[in-house]
Amino acid sequence: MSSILFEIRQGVGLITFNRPEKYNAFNREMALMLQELLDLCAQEKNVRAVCLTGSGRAFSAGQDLGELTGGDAPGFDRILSEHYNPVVSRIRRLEKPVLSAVNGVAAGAGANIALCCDVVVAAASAVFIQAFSKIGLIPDSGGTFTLPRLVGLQKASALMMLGDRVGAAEAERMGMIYRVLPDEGFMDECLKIALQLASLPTRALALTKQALNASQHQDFDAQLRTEDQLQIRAAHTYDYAEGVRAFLEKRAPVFRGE
Ligand code: LHQ
Repeated sequence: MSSILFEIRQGVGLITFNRPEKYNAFNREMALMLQELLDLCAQEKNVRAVCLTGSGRAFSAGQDLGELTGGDAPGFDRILSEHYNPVVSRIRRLEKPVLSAVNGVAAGAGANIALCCDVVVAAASAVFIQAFSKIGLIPDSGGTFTLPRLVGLQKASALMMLGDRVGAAEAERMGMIYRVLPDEGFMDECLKIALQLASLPTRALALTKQALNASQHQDFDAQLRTEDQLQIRAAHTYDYAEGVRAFLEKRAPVFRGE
């Protein structure tokens, strides 16, 4: 059985972590496969949005702790530089929207991979746990960058130090995620959001993502210059012309992602 399932559904690259008996914890094979699938989604023209989710009761419990010991266990430097850092970098750089559909517990690197996506929704019963301090580690997978920007420094510090469980409703209240959805019919609702993302002007979304990435490290004036440059690129797309044409003709736009 493959540790990740993949299919393309109406423009959505659906990536399902599939080690349910291990709460979809990441081993090396799974981390490398996720990178390959993200690359495939980047290249494949038929994919205009990506959705990450998990099989069974968990989204992902982060690193497979069983793979940290033993003779052939990869060292920490390799785990970060070859597994998690390339995954979260790919998600942030991917020129397509990435939805994380957090179906259950998201712990450790599993939480931080979920939180670095462009849109994060969670089932009502899902929980987020910065589990690292419980085993004497520091948060990784970009968590120390992402979480304080989502919830503020104080909440991030406390969550990371105490390792508390945060339920989906509270995660929504504190701005950690976009929206909590009912458990029943969760994946159907997520796929509706993913399909909506896949039908939007993909280039404009990619440029929006680029602008938001830049906003994390530059000042206001530099950000205005970035917006100028990216807006000019958006204005040269087919979808911009289609969006304006459709508005003037009083019809729904049909975006091509070009
Ligand atoms: C697992 C795991 C797991 C293996 C549940 N591994 N089996 C790490 C290291 C090096 C370098 C860089 O970065 C990282 C990044 C990280 O992600 S560090 C953080 C790693 N993750 C954790 O510490 C979380 C460990 N798991 C838990 O604390 C609990 O399992 C949670 C809170 C996620 C869920 O609790 P429960 O709902 O009570 O479920 P459970 O504990 O019974 O787990 C269900 C099964 O999944 C169980 O297997 P079993 O055969 O006993 O039924 C667990 O052993 C397995 N599992 N997480 N990370």
